[in-house]
Amino acid sequence: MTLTPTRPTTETLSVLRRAASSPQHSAPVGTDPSVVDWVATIAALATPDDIVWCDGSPAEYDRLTRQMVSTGTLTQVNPEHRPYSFLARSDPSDVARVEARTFICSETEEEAGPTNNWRAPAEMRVTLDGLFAGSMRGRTMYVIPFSMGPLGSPLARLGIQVTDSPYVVASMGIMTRMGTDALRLITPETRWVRAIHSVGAPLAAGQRDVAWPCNEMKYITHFPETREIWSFGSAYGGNAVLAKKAFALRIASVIAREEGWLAEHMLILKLTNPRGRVFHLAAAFPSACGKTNLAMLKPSIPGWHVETIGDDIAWLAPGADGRLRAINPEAGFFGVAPGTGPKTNATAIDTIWGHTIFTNVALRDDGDVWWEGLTENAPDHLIDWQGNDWSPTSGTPAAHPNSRFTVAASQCPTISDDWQDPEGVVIDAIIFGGRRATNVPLVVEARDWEHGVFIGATVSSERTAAAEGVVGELRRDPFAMMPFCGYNMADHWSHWLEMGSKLRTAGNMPRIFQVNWFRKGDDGSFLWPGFSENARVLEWILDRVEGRTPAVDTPLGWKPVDGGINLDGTSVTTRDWHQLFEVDPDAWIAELEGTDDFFAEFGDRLPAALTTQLTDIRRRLKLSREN
Ligand code: SAT
Ligand code: MN
Repeated sequence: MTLTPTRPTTETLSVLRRAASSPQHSAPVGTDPSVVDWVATIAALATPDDIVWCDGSPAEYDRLTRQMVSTGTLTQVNPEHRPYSFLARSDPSDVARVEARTFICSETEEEAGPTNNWRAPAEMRVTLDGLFAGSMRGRTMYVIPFSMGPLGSPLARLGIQVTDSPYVVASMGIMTRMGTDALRLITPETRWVRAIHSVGAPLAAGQRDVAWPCNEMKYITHFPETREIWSFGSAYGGNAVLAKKAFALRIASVIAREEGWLAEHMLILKLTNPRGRVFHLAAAFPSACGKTNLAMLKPSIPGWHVETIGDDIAWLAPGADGRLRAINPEAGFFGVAPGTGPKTNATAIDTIWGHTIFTNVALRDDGDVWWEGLTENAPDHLIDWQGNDWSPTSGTPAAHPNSRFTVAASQCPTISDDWQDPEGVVIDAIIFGGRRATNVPLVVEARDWEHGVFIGATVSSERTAAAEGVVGELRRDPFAMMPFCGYNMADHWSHWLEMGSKLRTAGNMPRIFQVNWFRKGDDGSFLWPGFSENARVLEWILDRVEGRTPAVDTPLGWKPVDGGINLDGTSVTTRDWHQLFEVDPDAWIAELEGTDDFFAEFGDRLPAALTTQLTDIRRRLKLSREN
């Protein structure tokens, strides 16, 4: 911690003194001094009126949600429809991750790489010191100890977030293992992650608060070398719940490289085939491309059993036996609401029966929540996500496209019995996907690990509402980690290649696949039905892993033979099938020119193995054009 030490003001001293006199306001007995000192330093800077140490108990959650209902931050959803659930309406300017305001403050710019916004740590610290000075005035600072991963698991890591947002405390309580048990695990040897969050809206004496305090000025900053996160101005999702993207991906990816494991933007799924063999899959897709739906897949084909382990983040490490194992570091789901309905994701609908926080969805006249896609027809009248009257003729979405539900993973009816296995589950296959209307086939298997890394490195996807920007625009999203890799992306690829060599030496490595549920036909409609029918593609993938099904070589990898994926009972025609797998060499050669330019951005940090892959694919495409 290199914050300039600030002399405590009389105000801060009185807060600290009050803190010492009441259990909720003082650090639990036995708290590691490194935590107590750090909290005091942040309090001295941000000057909150009060400090509360969160214990993670249901009573605490109850107290906080009641308090937020009384201040207007939350509206209670009608408990007859959905018990113990709340709706939060954010400020209309604070609705998604702000990538342009997200910074990696590594010692050198090279270390952050060309895909991250970089600021020199010393410069950013001056900015942050200025922003955080007095930023919590008039508010309570909550101290949130948490574990990412099952408490005490060798793969888990600990952190503490301080925040002046009770909404963030409640969200962290759902999304992580939060509270005293996590705090007790911190010893003088623990390298715990420090996360500081302020909505950046100090209150003057007597000033009335707003329902969703935030600041126009936003900074989501990461200091990988000191494992710190400083976030200012937003209370929304990954901007504020710092355990998620900021810790479990950006900071964890750096820790993982140092320690020889991987922190990835991947769901984890357990599948049992009709013959009773169990598999685990990890799959990377950009935000809002259906990871939660796939993680809760209800297979359309008989005999398969699918269970959920995680829907967003996987930490993967070679186990004692040399096989790649994974845990879900999170304890909850922060899922996109629009498009989630009984047909698209019945499991999610069952998961959010109650005890859920909804953000920016619409409210029905009967006091329950609603969003586009929840029911076939919209109700005649709603209160939209901004609190205004809404009817189907309003011409605007009732729920914000990036509106969310926050719910404990334990409420998911398909949660797997091994989702909290402290050793993690063995990963048999890794999938990379994106949202691509053209070019990318429904499924191919990589020729080998190196080709798989090339596939991961060249993922591109149409932009969604999960982050600010133009929805639909094609953007590169290597490993679905573009906004989440805390270090140079080219080094991330090198790290994957090294991990591959280690796994190969140990004699067992997952197979790598690419999928695309979103390819469109000439008439602009989706060629593949998606959702529960995706089980057919997973069946092919796992049959390949088991060595039960042949495949055809293509310039892009191995594809199913005709009839290799069971299409019985789907609307997929032979023509659709061919379009789903069509490889247009010219379109691909043009796409690879973009890849050349993209790779060039990394200069000599680009691993040579990827240049070789690019040359090989070009050669295969040219050959296929000649034949
Ligand atoms: O980063 S968030 O947690 O807000 C959601 C996402 O982008 O997947
Ligand atoms: Mn995500």
